[in-house]
Amino acid sequence: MVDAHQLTRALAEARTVLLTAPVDLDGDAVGAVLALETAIRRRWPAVDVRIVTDEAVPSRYTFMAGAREKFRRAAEVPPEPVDVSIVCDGDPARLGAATPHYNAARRRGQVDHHKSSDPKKVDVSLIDPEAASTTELVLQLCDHWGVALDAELAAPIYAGLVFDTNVFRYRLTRPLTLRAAARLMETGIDHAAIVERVLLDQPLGKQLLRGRMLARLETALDARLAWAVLTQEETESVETGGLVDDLVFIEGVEVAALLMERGDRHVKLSLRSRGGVDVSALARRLAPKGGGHARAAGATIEKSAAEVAADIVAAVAGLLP
Ligand SMILES: [Mn+2]
Repeated sequence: MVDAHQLTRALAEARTVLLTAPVDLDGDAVGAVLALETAIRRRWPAVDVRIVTDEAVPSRYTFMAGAREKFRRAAEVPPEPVDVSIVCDGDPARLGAATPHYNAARRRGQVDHHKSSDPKKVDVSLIDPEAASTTELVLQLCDHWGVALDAELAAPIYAGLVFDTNVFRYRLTRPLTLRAAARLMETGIDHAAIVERVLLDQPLGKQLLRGRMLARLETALDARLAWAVLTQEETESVETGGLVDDLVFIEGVEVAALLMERGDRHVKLSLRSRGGVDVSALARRLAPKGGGHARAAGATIEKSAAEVAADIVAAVAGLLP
């Protein structure tokens, strides 16, 4: 484990602790905050631990025990000084309305696995970019602190693990991840139900939109590039996360793009690649503020969807190996 000595010492000296996570709460962030709260309470029973985030927990994750009652919205509680604040699973600069709550601490901390995170920007941290999820790091903290693993702790840890690895499919899954998963299962958690709630269950509106997207799919460059356009009306009240993955996992497709129209001549673009083409470079080429990762990137572009599609075809033609 990356050294967590200072983080542990700060918590051992603390009487009040605040836990938070960046905006757009996901399965790993919610799971990490809940598991860390339980672990701290068990290791240091006298410590007052509170959870404050910008938004309420999205309904997809409210099945996790405590998710409804323990998370407070930043707008509803005044910032109060605490001994230690910890942001889980992301950047302290992305806390939204919870920023003053996080900053009102004697020591600011971070538990995270994002490559972009910098331990020098906080006072105490456990940051390991090799970890498959932030909850994997919370499990390491439990072991380090001698906090026994039971189903209450294991369920949110497992939720974060399956969310971030897409059920152990992504590259960041390592042998240690699967050993951790085995230990979590041994506590008796309903692991299949957790995967159903966190990943498999889809809102009806999203599935209907998925159908329209696939019916409208276009390809170019010998079907090595695939894309689809969705109108603003179609995406207004539907969560679109993950839809673009359906486009890249088509046999022969190497680059995929989902173009979502936004008002007059604006397009929100999501890009995916199987690895041969760096789509973060492609996103930057299409828009100055575009960017992301080599295999997953995005941009917002001031052009019509037809113009953006033509630009992508031209650019990808020169990038395909
Ligand atoms: Mn994560």
